[in-house]
Amino acid sequence: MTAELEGRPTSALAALAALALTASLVSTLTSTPASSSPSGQAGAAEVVTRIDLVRSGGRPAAGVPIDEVVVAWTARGASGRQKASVRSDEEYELVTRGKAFRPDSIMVPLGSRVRFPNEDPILHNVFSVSEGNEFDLGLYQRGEGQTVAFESAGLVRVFCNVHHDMFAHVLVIDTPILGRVSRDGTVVLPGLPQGPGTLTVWHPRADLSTFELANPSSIPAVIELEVGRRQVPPHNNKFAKPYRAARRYDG
Ligand SMILES: [Cu+2]
Repeated sequence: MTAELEGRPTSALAALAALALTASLVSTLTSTPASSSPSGQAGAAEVVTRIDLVRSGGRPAAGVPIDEVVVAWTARGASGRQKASVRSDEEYELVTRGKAFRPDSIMVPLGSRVRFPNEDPILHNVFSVSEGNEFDLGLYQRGEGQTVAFESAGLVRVFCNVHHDMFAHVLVIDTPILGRVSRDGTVVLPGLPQGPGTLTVWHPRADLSTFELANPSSIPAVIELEVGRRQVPPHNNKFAKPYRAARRYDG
């Protein structure tokens, strides 16, 4: 229907980190009626917006890949936010290799399954306590691992209970209207139906940012995102306790 879903199996958004993302609405909209919209919906609009990556303080974030930004629009009906507008039974992979998740960030449609193979000769665990997508695969050795179905939209933080520094993101998207930013910083969202919705903007080095808007015409022409260096966010183990450096097999 619209922009191709990114984050195919084993494809990646590259390095990530978790500094706060601040999104400032800088100016007004670039919205044009698009009667030839791929959606074919009456009144559907095509919106172009530009993302500027900045560091804390507002200086440009030179060297941070702008084309890792993803932008999505989720229409919201009278009964609330739409759910399951895009469901997928496709299987994706996040491999544990070299005591790291590879890739360290993927985006998947709502309902997708992600497999977590272990390619290391040591034991790993994979778990998340992100609300709506909690899971714990236990401790397991080299092999195909298990799959997890992601049933709630949002950003899922994935960790290993054995190795504190293992960290990945799964961004679960519940809309077909999304796109990845081009190298010039712009992204086109086609086929946006009139009415309220949620604009989601994300970069692997920033937190998830969402805007509740009354109409696609409210999408700003320029959005500033504050990004930081890749770093493992402060977190406890799956028992909500601090990691113990000397203990390795507590999965
Ligand atoms: Cu591990």
